[in-house]
Amino acid sequence: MTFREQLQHYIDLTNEHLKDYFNMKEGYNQTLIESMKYSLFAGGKRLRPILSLASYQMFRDDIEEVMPYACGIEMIHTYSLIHDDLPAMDNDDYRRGKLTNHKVYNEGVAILAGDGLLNYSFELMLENAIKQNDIYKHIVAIKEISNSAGVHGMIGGQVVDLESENKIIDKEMLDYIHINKTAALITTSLKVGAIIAGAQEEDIRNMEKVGLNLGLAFQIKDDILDVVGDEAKLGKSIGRDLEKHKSTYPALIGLEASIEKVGALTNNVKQLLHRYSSKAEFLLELCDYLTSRES
Ligand code: GRG
Repeated sequence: MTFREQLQHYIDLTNEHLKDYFNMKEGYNQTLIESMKYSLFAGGKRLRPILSLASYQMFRDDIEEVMPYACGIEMIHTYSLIHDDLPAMDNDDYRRGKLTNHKVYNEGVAILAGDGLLNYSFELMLENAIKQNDIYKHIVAIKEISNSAGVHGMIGGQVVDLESENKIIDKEMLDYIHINKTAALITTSLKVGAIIAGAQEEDIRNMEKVGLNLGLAFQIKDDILDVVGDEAKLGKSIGRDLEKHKSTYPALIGLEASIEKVGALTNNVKQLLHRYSSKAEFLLELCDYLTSRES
């Protein structure tokens, strides 16, 4: 398979499994389920599931065992975007070219859709784990996910991001925000793939380092695209960021140095993956694909 075919294969697998997991009975909770599905199937890149599946397949061929985790992490990611778009946070009307959840439903339903996705992801992963003979690694994976999505990860990063609005922050604090808000869930996606595949401790730690470098590169690239992106995006983000004075790498160290930083982080990823030779081919191409993307 070419890189593009493999990428599409992982996206298709993720979408099929997510559809299966959402083939659930609806009753008075119909609006809630509809709003959860609205954001889950709104056209995200499926980056985090792709990372879990690719990491898993570096160590094992079959794929079914890791699917609840790949999909669970995507549900957590979707919940975070729904909440991030709310008026109390970023107050965005559009995401992925579509109206945000609270604009289609309402704020109350959007908050609950986020809560519903977060909770359902753990229901799904635990329901799968209790059916397994080798339950220990499943518990370790679920603990890893809860840790990176919570106070010591994504939510921790988000709160510091909120608190630092309209303030000048230093690089250390900006790194804390990026590492926790963005890189934590990306790192976990890679780690969980390795954990569920039964990889050695050393390989799991190595995948963690890959995630940290890739996650940071991904966020800095996102900030660079906000500065040099197409006019519509530029107008929107600069307007919003000026309004809120958000700190980013390009704002703190400049565009050129930010581009260099993405290059350095990408090289780190390549060095860390070198030892897996052809097994890491897909992840290596994905890394280039993500860090050279234009949107
Ligand atoms: C509300 C708890 C809580 C957390 C919010 C993810 C997040 C934390 C905020 C979203 C804003 C943002 C720009 C975060 C940086 C990470 C990032 C680039 C998210 C977008 O991820 P993609 O590009 O999104 O994978 P798609 O739409 O492809 O799924």
